[in-house]
Amino acid sequence: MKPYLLVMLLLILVVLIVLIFAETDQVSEECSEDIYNCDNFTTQSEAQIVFNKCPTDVYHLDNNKDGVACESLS
Ligand SMILES: [Ca+2]
Repeated sequence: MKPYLLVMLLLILVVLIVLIFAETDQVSEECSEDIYNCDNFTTQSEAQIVFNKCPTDVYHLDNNKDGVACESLS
């Protein structure tokens, strides 16, 4: 194997690792901060989509814990 090929492969590997970590960071950040309230949505289904992404309900969209986010919007 030629040396420059090895360098190219290493670069590709590094880029892939960075991309994987960036993706993971984004997901964990999304569900770790209380950045939404029911006021941020115009329909219940919009709120439900966001709630479904973070079922731990970090945004407190489902205060009565019935699995339905922001009943007040429906
Ligand atoms: Ca609810």
